[in-house]
Amino acid sequence: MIKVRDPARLRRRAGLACGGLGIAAVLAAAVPTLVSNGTIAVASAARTATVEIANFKFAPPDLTVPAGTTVVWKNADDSPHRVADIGGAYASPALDTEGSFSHIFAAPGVYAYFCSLHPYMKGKIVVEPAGAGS
Ligand SMILES: [Cu+2]
Repeated sequence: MIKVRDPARLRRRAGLACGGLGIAAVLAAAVPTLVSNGTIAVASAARTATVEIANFKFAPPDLTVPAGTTVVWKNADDSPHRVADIGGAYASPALDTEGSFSHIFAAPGVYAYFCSLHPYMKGKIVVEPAGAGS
């Protein structure tokens, strides 16, 4: 004779179905991890720092950056300026109003610069080893 009055079997089948849904939930949880990885990639992008040229001054006059930083000078004056390394490592063309010039500081050191059109305008970039400080 076949027994057909065991409702526990039906409950066990329902339990298996719940297990299947659990796996689906784990797969869905993997999606935010991919988003997190994208955020990490953005954070590792190259650094830039800006020096504004205004009122015949560099602001800030002294700037400290980690090695590998691209420093961008932007001219906010109505007069042209030319950014030049004291040692001749780089020199910008004459920057008109809103003009900009950039240089990558790859190696640690102290780099003095000036405006070759107005030699009294002076500034300094202090480059620290990458990974130092913050
Ligand atoms: Cu100048």
